[in-house]
Amino acid sequence: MPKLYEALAEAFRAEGVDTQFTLMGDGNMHWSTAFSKLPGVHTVHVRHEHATVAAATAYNIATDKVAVASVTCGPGVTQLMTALPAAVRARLPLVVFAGEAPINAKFYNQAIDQAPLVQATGAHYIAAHSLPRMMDYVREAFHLAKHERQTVVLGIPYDLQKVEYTANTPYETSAMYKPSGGRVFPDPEVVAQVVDRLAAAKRPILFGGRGVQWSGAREAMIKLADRCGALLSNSLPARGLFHDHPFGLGIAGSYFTALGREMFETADVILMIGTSLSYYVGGGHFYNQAFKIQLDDAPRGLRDGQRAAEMYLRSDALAGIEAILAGLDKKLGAGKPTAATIRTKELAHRIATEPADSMTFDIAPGELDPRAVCDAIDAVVPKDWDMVAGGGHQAYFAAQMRGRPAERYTTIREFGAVGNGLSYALGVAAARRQGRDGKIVLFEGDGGLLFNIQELETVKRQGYRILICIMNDGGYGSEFHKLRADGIDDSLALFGRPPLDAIARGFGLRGHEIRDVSVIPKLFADFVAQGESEVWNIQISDQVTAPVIRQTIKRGHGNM
Ligand SMILES: Cc1ncc(C[n+]2csc(CCOP(=O)(O)OP(=O)(O)O)c2C)c(N)n1
Repeated sequence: MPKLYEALAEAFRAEGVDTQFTLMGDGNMHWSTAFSKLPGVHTVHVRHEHATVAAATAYNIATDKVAVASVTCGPGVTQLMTALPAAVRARLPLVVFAGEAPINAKFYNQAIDQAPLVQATGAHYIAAHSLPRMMDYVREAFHLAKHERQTVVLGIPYDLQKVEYTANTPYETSAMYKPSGGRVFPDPEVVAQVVDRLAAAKRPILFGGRGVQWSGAREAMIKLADRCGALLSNSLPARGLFHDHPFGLGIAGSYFTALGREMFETADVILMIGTSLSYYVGGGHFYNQAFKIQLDDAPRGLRDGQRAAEMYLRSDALAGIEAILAGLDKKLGAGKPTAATIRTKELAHRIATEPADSMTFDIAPGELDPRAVCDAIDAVVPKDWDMVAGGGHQAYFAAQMRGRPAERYTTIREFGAVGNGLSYALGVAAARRQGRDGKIVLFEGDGGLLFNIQELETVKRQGYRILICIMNDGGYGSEFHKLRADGIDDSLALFGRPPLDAIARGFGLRGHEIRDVSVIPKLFADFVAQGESEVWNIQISDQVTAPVIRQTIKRGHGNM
């Protein structure tokens, strides 16, 4: 007789899951093993439960598919408390297969009330305790994940998983219940108001978030910007959305370039599409004077404690853009220009040539300016390679690389947690034909790497080839820059510079210390020519502060 865990594995496969990130224990090992044996399943056994969820979320960004994370009960679940809020806040669909303590045991030392822990992260918990309803729970988990972009933890007592189970009917997938309500079309009256604003705007900017990618609205958004003479810009998660447009300003919000800030500060209308307008991009920090319009399928007036916009158009991104385009033609006549004057040849030249930040700093000999490091790496890495970013102060610099499409950029920063870069790179490696073609570059801090350095073993065992660029400033940059600004002793945030290249070699990978950017082209050619992951221990100055941290210091709060 088949066991329930086998039927559960089959159900996950029927939901289209082809990749699991797992760390085994009593509560999930039977299920995880059964799932790994199913045709087409790729299994990545990581070394800390945190990485199961963090990698699965990156996998989702890289593929748009739901991966599963799998952990045991009790301590397996408590380890997820940092990764789950990040997934929830970034609205990345995910199903976690978690064991629960045996439901029939009088005592079990790993038992803990898992539901309130998970719920406190904002994730949805399903306690799957009824045998006859077991497949309903799986279907509901995937329905919430796929159609409502929720993070779901499915907890199943592991003694139940081992009972004999024969389904009377074939598994009905969540897709069979997907509501086919069509796209959300905008209210014509509100469209007319938006059209009036855009037709009269002299200095309009169109700003896009991840929702533009989810809705497949990038080309339409470019068409609208061209139609109304607007500049284009995007959020950090959608970095590169308009990488190939001469009036693409790049990231706005905390990660502004100097020119981007100047343009936003003098904009008169900003149409923000497919973005929830979080604290870091919305509100009045950077562009108080502009009239902000939000086009989203779920606009919110009050977001993160501040007014999101002055006008709201509720719509699917693509449907909304198409309606505005039609409205502009109707109002002005087909192809007739709006009042916009912001696009000039001179501005296009500035966008193409001006550095993101040109502040100068004193840099000690043998240490590097992180901006020069990123320029050197940008010059040699082909534009179609995946760029993955961890967190911390260092993340600003690599985010400013140009000409790289949004589909090849992965970062999740919504919970402000550091230490995730390696997990994200594992997720992207699993997404790209199991990661062995080696077209993945990770940027991470020394601190961030050391949070989860055990995952170098996973990288090695999986045979993934990732270029791991560690921006080593000898400590917790975000902390020591802020401590210094406050005139407080910074020594607790300075750790020295561990030999991360030698440590990588200890894991069986390659490693190089970099103290001179001129070696980068040759090192990169060597990386391409061989088949192993590499850690570049890049010695950057602890004096260079990114604009984002200079702003944070000025405002006196915020995290990195
Ligand atoms: C899980 C977690 N712990 C602590 C912090 C506070 N924190 C923010 S940035 C940072 C330093 C990270 O160091 P590193 O990865 O080397 O990046 P750097 O800031 O030096 O560029 C720390 C500890 C955090 N954001 N998340």
